[in-house]
Amino acid sequence: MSRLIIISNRVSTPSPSGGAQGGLAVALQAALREYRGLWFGWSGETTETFTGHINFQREAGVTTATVDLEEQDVDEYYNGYANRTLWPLFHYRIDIAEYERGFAGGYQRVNDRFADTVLPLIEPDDMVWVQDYHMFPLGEALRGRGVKNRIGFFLHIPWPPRRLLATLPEAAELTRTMFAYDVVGFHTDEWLESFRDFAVHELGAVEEQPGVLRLDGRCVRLVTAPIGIDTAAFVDASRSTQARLSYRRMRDSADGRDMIVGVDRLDYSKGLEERFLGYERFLQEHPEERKEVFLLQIAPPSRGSVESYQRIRTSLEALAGRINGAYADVDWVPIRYVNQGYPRDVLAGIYRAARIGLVTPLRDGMNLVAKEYVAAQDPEDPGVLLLSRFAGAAAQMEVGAVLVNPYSAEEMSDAIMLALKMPREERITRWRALMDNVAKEDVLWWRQCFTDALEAVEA
Ligand code: ADQ
Repeated sequence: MSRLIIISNRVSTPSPSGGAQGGLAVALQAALREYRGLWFGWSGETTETFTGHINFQREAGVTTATVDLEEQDVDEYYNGYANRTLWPLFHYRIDIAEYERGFAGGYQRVNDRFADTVLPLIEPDDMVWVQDYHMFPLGEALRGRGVKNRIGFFLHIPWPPRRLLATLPEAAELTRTMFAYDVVGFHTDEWLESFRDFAVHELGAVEEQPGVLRLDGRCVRLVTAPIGIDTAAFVDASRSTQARLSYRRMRDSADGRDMIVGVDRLDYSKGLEERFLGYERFLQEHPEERKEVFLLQIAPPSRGSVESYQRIRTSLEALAGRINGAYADVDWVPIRYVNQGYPRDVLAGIYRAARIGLVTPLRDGMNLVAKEYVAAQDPEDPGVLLLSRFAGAAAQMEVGAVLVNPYSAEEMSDAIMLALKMPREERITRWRALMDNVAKEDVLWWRQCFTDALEAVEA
């Protein structure tokens, strides 16, 4: 059996106790155990000059291999091109995307460094699986160094429409490098179609057979593989003692009111300002409901050294303060705004205590919070998922969720009202449809879809 080598910006080491970890890390670690492979990436540490020294670790049957980067690498590659150029552009925010040659140069340099460093670790029959937008050119860098192995790539964020991508000075080159891969995976058909559109109309790629594009003698198979959560583990977590305690704590503090919950990294793509405004609209339009509900927004800060993230943090604080100032009473606050992270089982209890899960990104590759919210519900008395139609998750969850347009405060207000008044039978019917999908298309299913496609490629 082939080995599997996973390459991503950051590497997640299994915890010896098997403690709380993200679903993606768990799925990739399971894949690595099955294929006896290794996981390679940046350690998260910086060093004065790049040495290429690899730090190997073996934990719970998984081998990880990490390298340190120079400070300039981190500035240009990670904070620069990845998070100030590609992330905003790929989330349709060309208004804040920064196009600087220095970033593009640093991004390529780090990808070349990764390629040089990982090259000696690759054996002839290995399969290589590259993850996400930090590493678009890595496949090409490996091919240029003579790697003939099967190489796949999965994109965790949206692929933007052709006209938006065209604003990136390196758009054509970047898209061309994707043809170094044998298989490229996306969460939804929409993201896949945007890629195809650019490749065909801007680069002249030809669709050789359904799902296979050819350009300059190289073929790439495009697959849609929506990621899921580790559903079984999440359901277990939601039944744990910690989850019960946190459920109780929330119910007690709700004091008979309905709780609406939002859980997101503090990121402008998650639509948090629009969410607060939609909720404010609801408070304006329904004075009788005011003291019957409250919104708990949990948003741990991320990417704090990037200015756009500092701005969103400041403006959300101001907005929460303004709305609370305008509507709060001595015994009720409309928004509880919390900036910290919580362990998975505590989060599961919070989700379960919420009558509404408010998941309203302006654009999101998938969105796992929507799936976690569903998995944590009480089957006999489930809450309602309000989901942005612009999240990748909407493609799988449109039947059971209430879909909303996060740009419309009025629509958001109507949807909140609808969810609060929804009869129990309808909530159960909707939840069952959602849970069927969340249980079936879990993270292991996602991983299998992708590795099957990669294995099917002729070596
Ligand atoms: P993210 O943008 O990080 O992921 P998402 O899919 O929602 O977004 O995952 C966030 C994860 O962080 C969830 O598992 C959630 O439980 C956890 N989390 C958030 N706030 C937390 C808190 N306060 N405490 C503890 N945990 C918290 C990117 C893409 C997504 C895509 C995923 C996977 O942007 O679109 O779904 O990768 O491909």
